[in-house]
Amino acid sequence: MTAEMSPIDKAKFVAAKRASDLVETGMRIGLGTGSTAAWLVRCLGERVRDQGLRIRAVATSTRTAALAREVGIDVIALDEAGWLDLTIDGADEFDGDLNLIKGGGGALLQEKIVATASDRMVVIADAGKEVEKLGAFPLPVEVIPFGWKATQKMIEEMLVSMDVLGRKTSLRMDQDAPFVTDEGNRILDLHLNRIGNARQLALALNQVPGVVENGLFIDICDAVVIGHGDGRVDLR
Ligand code: ABF
Repeated sequence: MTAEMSPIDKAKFVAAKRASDLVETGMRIGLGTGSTAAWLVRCLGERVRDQGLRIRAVATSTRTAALAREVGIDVIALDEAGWLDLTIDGADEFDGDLNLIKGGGGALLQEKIVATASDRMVVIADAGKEVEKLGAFPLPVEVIPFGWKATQKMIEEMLVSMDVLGRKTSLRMDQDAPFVTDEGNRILDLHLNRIGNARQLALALNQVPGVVENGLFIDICDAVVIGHGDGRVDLR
């Protein structure tokens, strides 16, 4: 299967495959969004088919839910599950402290809720996602539509006192209209280049009126399964 894959796809696949072995029958699983998480769903689907794996899963996007059902996974709502044994999700960046930037796909709010409502959260990522300092990837911030321009201005004013290299922010667009999250909110992307103190920034962002959640995952990730283009897998 991996023979005809591009190195990046092989990296994502081998990370997902290794992480899928962490799942046991009877578990309540949180499933993330993105292409690496999609590989995980496919790998779990193979275990459902070949080993009779039986799990209940909470999906953090409609696309993930559809793929999970397609491969025979029982998709339930988080409120039905109550709490989760394990969440496996992708990331846009991870650092040496396993802090993350997530939300490139716009699902950061549900992803953070599901990841936090889990006994364990494991990230699956290609090696290119590893960074020394978070911030090269634009930091997604979910804001309510009401007064979003004022919220954007408040964020930019707050950033002046933060240890960041860049302070440009932009409204995420979906073609020629604002991107809309599953909750009907908007996403501001913060082009910070390098975040000196991610914990401090995450706390400050959520104090800004109009901000619903931000894509900094601090002290949430328990382990990272890293895939490489040559098929190797590392665990952090
Ligand atoms: C999702 O996975 C998002 O939080 C993140 O942006 C994305 C990474 O996508 P991919 O696995 O396709 O690189 O969890």
